[in-house]
Amino acid sequence: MIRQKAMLIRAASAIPSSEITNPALYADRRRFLLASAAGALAGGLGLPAIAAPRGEALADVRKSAWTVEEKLTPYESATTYNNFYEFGPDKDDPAKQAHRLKVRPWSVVVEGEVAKPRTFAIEDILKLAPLEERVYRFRCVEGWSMVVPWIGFSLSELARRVEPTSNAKFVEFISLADREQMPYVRVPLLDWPYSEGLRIDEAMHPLTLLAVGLYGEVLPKQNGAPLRLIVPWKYGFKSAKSIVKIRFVREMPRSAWMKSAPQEYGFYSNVNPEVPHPRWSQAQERRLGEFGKRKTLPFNGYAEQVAALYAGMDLRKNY
Ligand SMILES: Nc1nc2c(c(=O)[nH]1)N[C@H]1C(S)=C(S)[C@@H](COP(=O)(O)O)O[C@H]1N2
Ligand SMILES: [Mo]
Repeated sequence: MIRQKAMLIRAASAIPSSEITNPALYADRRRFLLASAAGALAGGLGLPAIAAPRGEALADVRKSAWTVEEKLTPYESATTYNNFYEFGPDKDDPAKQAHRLKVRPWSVVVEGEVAKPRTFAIEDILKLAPLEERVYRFRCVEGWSMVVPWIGFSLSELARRVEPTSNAKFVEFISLADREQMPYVRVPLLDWPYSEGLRIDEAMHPLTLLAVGLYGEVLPKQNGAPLRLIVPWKYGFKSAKSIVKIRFVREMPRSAWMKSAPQEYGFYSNVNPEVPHPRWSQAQERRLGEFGKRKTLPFNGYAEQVAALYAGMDLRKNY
């Protein structure tokens, strides 16, 4: 993804200025480059550099048993050091640009191999099942990680409302791609919209979370408001943000990253310290807000819960 980002920056500068609705974006980028070395260093390490305004609290959230007992990543790190390419390639772009995203009205189309296809208003999704707080480890393919108290419920809760048929072998998740709200959707880095996929048994696993909040609050826009996926045993890019469509399908869908760099990003993308990315090791990771590195665990520490899903599969081939 680091190479893609370099491409993105080149691609962005190749766009005629007449096509850019928001010149402030570029002024902004120049200002980032001029930011103090200390600020840049803090941002690069995921240390809290910006005091993020806090969001609206979510009520009636119960603690879940699906939780790890680990030190939480600071709220400021998790909400100011982000990947959300629709808003820009740099880690602080989403926190600076995602205020453009309109999260109401919002609806999610659920279709495909289901007996009861349905379009859910976000208000209905919020009432679909009791909200749970789950503290999960989260590991980005780039080598950083965090521990976040997400709020939401298992994706299976939504799935059973639409009654997937026996033809539903995979599930595809499609993010919003709106040029008016998301300045980088005009830059052809990825084949927009951002899309991801899971095998049906992965999608129905109770750990697979539809998240609507974090740290007791409504999901910030930079973290994928109003609705995103969290698949804690897979690299972070599987966890699509700002979802507008969920499709139950027969064939394995090709994700946006598979289309853009198939030799680097496969469909499964399970966290695996033994399979290096073609350009870097995956043996270690750095928690946002910390300096040292720690060992990356198979399936991001969730092997006990999910390894059986891959019994008999060659996880080097199925990367
Ligand atoms: N729509 C969309 N979803 C996305 C991304 C993105 O660029 N666009 N980035 C992915 C990557 S690479 C990661 S690591 C996580 C980051 O989530 P966070 O910013 O909440 O930590 O979101 C994932 N989901
Ligand atoms: Mo990532």
